[in-house]
Amino acid sequence: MSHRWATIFCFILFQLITTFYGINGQVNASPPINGGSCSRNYEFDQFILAIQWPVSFCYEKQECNLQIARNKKWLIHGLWPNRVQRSRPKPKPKRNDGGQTSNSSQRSAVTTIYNDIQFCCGPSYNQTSINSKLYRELIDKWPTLHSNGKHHGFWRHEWQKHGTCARSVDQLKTQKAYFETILSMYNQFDLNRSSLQSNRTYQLAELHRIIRPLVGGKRIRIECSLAPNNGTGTPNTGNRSNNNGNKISIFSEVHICLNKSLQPIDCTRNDDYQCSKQGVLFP
Ligand SMILES: *[C@@H]1O[C@H](CO)[C@@H](O)[C@H](O)[C@H]1NC(C)=O
Ligand SMILES: *[C@@H]1O[C@H](CO)[C@@H](O)[C@H](O)[C@H]1NC(C)=O
Ligand SMILES: *[C@@H]1O[C@H](CO)[C@@H](O)[C@H](O)[C@H]1NC(C)=O
Ligand SMILES: *[C@@H]1O[C@H](CO)[C@@H](O)[C@H](O)[C@H]1NC(C)=O
Ligand SMILES: *[C@@H]1O[C@H](CO)[C@@H](O)[C@H](O)[C@H]1NC(C)=O
Ligand SMILES: *[C@@H]1O[C@H](CO)[C@@H](O)[C@H](O)[C@H]1NC(C)=O
Ligand SMILES: CC(=O)N[C@H]1CO[C@H](CO)[C@@H](O)[C@@H]1O
Repeated sequence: MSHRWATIFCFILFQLITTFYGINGQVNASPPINGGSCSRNYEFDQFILAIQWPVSFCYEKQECNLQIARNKKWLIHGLWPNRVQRSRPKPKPKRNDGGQTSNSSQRSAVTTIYNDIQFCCGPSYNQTSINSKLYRELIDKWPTLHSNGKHHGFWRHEWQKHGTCARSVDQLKTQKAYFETILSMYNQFDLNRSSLQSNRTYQLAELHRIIRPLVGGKRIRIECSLAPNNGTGTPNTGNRSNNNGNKISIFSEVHICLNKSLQPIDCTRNDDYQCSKQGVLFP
């Protein structure tokens, strides 16, 4: 074999090996799912456990399963691996102000969360591995909220988008372990025990204060959504001052940040999403 052909042969062999085993060998990647466009980047720093309030989903989407929303019970959205990048803010230009030096370079680092570790190579969703006991608990705590949605379709999406990337963590190694571990975390934090009152407007700081003790005293991330505020079928706050145009900011998700041992950690400060400073409605 000529040198050139040997090089091409080795290159093809290398491609085959990395296709089936993943380049870093950490995760045993099965043949690619998602039409072969899966990612081999399995590196991440932390998880977000997203718990959603179904009533808010219904206000925002105006297309939802009202029967589920009426139960007024927190539900699982997903567990997502994330990358975190820390960077120092640029120091402000120093002014000559009588010997005082700028202190800005000593400020704590800015943290950015990247939610882009998705669709990793790995086993496709296996509906058969959801036994009837697991199915009952998933229906109760992790149902799809779309009115014509398929529960298995939602779980397949969450597994293939996020679960395939999380498999380097022992408790999340297989699809069954992934779903069971997330259910047990949901039970552990049990946001249903919070003293939040439906149909009340809260300041953001109040929401943090109420929920923090339920997650080991760690800082959470709060997501709000913007719902139409224009008459029947939409939230009536009795207080139109937190309007944003004709949209109203409503409390929709709690994000709990977890390290790779699945222990709660502080989420980044000031990372709450779309929440009005004038207060948010908890519908
Ligand atoms: C500089 O920052 C440190 C830490 O945040 C703080 O303790 C100190 O008082 C600051 N110094 C000045 C001159 O602002
Ligand atoms: C799906 O799960 C079932 C039950 O655990 C198992 O018997 C079967 O081999 C799995 N199928 C695939 C393709 O892995
Ligand atoms: C409220 O606004 C939404 C979105 O702008 C619109 O789809 C809906 O029809 C409106 N409802 C009423 C009662 O006006
Ligand atoms: C929500 O509260 C407002 C005033 O605070 C009240 O007008 C409205 O009837 C309440 N809605 C429900 C469903 O309790
Ligand atoms: C996660 O946090 C727990 C509690 O703070 C700590 O004991 C553990 O070492 C941390 N694990 C990782 C991988 O950082
Ligand atoms: C309406 O919201 C504003 C701003 O948060 C607050 O100051 C005011 O007390 C609220 N009014 C009622 C009636 O809740
Ligand atoms: C629907 C549901 O499970 N609600 C529960 C939420 O938590 C409170 C307090 O523990 C229970 O009383 C509710 O039944």
